[in-house]
Amino acid sequence: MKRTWILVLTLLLAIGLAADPALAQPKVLKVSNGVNEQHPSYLGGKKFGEILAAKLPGKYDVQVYANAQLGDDVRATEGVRMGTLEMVTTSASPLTGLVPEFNVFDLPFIVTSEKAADAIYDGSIGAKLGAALEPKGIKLLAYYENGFRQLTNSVREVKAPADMKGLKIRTMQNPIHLEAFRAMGANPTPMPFSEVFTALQQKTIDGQENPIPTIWLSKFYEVQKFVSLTGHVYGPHIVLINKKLFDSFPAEDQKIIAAAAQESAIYQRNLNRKMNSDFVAELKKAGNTVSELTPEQKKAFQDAVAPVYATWEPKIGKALMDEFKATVEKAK
Ligand code: TK8
Repeated sequence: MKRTWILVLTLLLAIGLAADPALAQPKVLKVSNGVNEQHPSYLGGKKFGEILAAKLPGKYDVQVYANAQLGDDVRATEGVRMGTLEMVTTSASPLTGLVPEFNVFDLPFIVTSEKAADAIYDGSIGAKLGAALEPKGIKLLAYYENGFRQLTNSVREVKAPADMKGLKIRTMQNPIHLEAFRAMGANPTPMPFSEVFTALQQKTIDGQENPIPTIWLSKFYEVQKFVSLTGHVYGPHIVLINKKLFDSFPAEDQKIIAAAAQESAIYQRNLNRKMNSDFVAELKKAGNTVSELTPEQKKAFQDAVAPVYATWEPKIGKALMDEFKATVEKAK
């Protein structure tokens, strides 16, 4: 009899403990990144985790992974959609298959300044694109920036589309990038980011294009000689979470998580912008030839890619493209 009572009491105690939220295990949120541990996007994820830990102690454990350890952009984004991975920070490319409007970010030369990018991200376009992902099972938490993409190669200085002739350039896995680089005269090859360094080193490709922080932090300068400040695309790094998981959190937590992500985005963009200017000098010191383009030289690249706009307008939608351009224009 006494034994039975002890058993009952122990059971009740165990149930009570399990139900006590203060003693529950924190919910692990793994965040996949293709870039390495020095990159602002990885550091932005860390910041997000710190803010969350301070606001909701013991409830969420944000674990940020680098170097595509959890998969490249395409695979990790698929994981977040399916619910096999909690979070990813990705370029826009893998999202274009789900919501074609995301192609708008990859139109060459559409974003002209960081201020314009902020106006897109934090304004109605950013919100609309985020909402369009929700029926696909993905919740967009924040826009980090990847930044202005610059061309690097190991063959020759590039200052005009004619200089690109025949260069084998790795692009992201997105048809717009392929078309744009073909239009500029190059020979583009799509490939996941994690394979780029080795491909450059083994010379299976001549060049690649990425923002300055990535070119420096991924040590591409060790296997590249020429950097052209083409700024042909301004890319976001988009922070995503599985929607079903997000919806399962208490409403109050959802608000705090969204605010923490946005706060980390402001930190991330500032850091990225600082690195963007600091690392040009480092690249020169490391022996790279960094070529700035005059407005006329830049115009030649813009003219070369003009046909891409015509092809993509029906797929992206004229209304969105017009709103995008107007937002950029107004932010100038
Ligand atoms: C990292 C990528 C990378 C992007 C690319 O996962 O693929 O070139 O610029 O930053 O998102």
